[in-house]
Amino acid sequence: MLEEGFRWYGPKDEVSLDFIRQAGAESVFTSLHEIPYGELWGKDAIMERVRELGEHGLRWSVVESLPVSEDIKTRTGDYLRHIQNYKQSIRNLAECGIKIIIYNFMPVLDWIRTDLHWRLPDGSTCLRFDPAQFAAFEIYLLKRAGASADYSPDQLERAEKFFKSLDAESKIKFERSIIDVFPGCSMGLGIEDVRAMLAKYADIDAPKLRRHLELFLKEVAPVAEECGAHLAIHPDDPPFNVLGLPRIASRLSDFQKIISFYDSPANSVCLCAGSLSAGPENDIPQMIDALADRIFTVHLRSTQREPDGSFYEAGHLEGSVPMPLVVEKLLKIQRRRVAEGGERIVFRPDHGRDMADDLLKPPTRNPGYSYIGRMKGLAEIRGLERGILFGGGR
Ligand code: DNO
Repeated sequence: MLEEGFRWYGPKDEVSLDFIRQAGAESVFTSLHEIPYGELWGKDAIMERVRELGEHGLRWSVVESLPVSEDIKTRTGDYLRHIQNYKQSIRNLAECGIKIIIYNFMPVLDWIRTDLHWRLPDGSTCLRFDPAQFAAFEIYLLKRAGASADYSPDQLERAEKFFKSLDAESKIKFERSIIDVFPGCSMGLGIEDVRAMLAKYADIDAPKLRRHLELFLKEVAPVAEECGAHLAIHPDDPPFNVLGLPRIASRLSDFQKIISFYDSPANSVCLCAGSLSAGPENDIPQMIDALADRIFTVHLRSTQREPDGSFYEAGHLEGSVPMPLVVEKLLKIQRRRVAEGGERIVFRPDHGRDMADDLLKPPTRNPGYSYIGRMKGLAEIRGLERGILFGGGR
């Protein structure tokens, strides 16, 4: 079986470690969210978290994330100091036994959705991205010059209609749901801050951002290699251009370039099936085959793309990700790796619907990370694995 993980946002998470243990997870994906991006993760703080998890019978297997600061992404300001801190944080983590470290290189914002509570016919809710609604954000709230050129006439028309349908309060909510959902923390960003952050990318195109990633990896990946750790880049979510910004981790060819920057298992990929599945050109099983030696951790979920260009987060075994094939391939890679003395692949059920009793509670501070929906995902994937491993006919 793959190693079962569950994301935990630290002591402020509404989902307790006991609940995570009860879901059957063995390990936890977490971060020291209280430490500002770019600063050093000290060994004492890491060990304290390791101990806390241990007391609940859980292991801290994966760091999600050791954030890469905007200064590093843009190579401005304090980036040299941040890179030194990053290296030392990797060493400190490895000395505390944590060897898989997820990061992303998405400019400005982390993942983006336009609706955090999209209601499905069965009454549960999920996350959704609608390009027309995003156009409304860009054109009417952010007022990004040239934004209209990125959308079709139909999307622009829908954007206008959507925006007109919002009252003042809904506009504020809508804006917050796009720019204030950083993992595990609210940065308290306003529209002006986002404009200022975007301005820093005025002369950074995709080749330049890629070069920044390459320079970053050439510094930090050797340190990870020395420590036997794996840095794992998370795909862009969604895996296409937004806000006129360059995207460099969206498709197979991007990851092939990234892994070529430093040829070592220390330079790996966090295969997030859900993020990737929102890109119609991404064939996830094919990506797993091509990146097999560089996959140590995965996020398992799926999306359903709609003809209007939107997508919503489908059930873990539904939507466009062929989950049985994905899990079968991962199990094969793991079997080979373990036979050679390597580690198991650690996965977590990514996101989950708000459903059942979770719908009766105040909305979670971490959209997509309510308990019951993720527990359902974990149970489904666990059952799928058992079926593949022990079912007849194979
Ligand atoms: C969203 C997550 C991302 C991810 C980071 C990794 O739910 O998958 O926020 O943790 O992008 O750096």
